[in-house]
Amino acid sequence: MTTFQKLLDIRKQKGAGYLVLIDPDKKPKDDLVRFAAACENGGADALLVGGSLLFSADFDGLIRSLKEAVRIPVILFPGSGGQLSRHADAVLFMSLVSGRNPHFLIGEQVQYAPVIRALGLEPISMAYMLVESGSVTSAEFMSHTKPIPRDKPEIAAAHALAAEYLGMRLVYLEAGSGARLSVPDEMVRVVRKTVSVPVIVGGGIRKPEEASAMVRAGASFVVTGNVLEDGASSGLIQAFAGAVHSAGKGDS
Ligand code: 1GP
Repeated sequence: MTTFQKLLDIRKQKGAGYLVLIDPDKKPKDDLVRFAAACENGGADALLVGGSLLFSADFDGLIRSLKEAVRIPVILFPGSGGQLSRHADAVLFMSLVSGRNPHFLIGEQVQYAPVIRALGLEPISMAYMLVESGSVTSAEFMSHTKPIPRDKPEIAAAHALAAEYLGMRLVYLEAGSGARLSVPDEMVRVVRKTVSVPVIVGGGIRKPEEASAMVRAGASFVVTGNVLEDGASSGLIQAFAGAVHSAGKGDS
């Protein structure tokens, strides 16, 4: 079964999935591997690995160790083509559709598509959309693109629909890692009503209640990163997974 099919199954069975973003630079490898196992035990459905920048020298070794440590999918979420590894289950093959920087719309993809094929990685096409979140995020700065204004859900919906018509299989609404404000519920709701592909929401989510609100608004997957990185307890991982899954089942 492909990793994309696994994601669809998670959505079907649980109503929504909880994804944890691992930043390869945040901790030493052994700590990240222990953290990944704790995420799996706490109920996370998959791991995303990547960041706007990469300082660590042994990305490939990290992905191999993560794959040995967990059974849930390990999916690359690369800030650039330098973050690829044959050991991962899949790569989010994204186009930054909210921006008008040709390099992140199609340039990077042309450069790295052959590498992805040579590595035997499963590409999952995804529309990546930056949403204004109260301050300049790394993703905005590094990509030289403007995020979508947070009070313009119809602009987000038009981008998501164009991406769906272009054949992209996922839409990611991104406030940015460590964002001050997460994506507004209303924007998630309008995008959800407009497209039929799964919607992923992430950036600045710090409480399980915010994660469940995203699911109630229509997110199929919720991503957290920073909130778990600063010595998070396994209780918090469980609380996020529980909040996402119970909102996915329609419990309040
Ligand atoms: C970033 O959406 C993710 O791509 C996670 O963001 O680190 O703010 O949770 P946080």
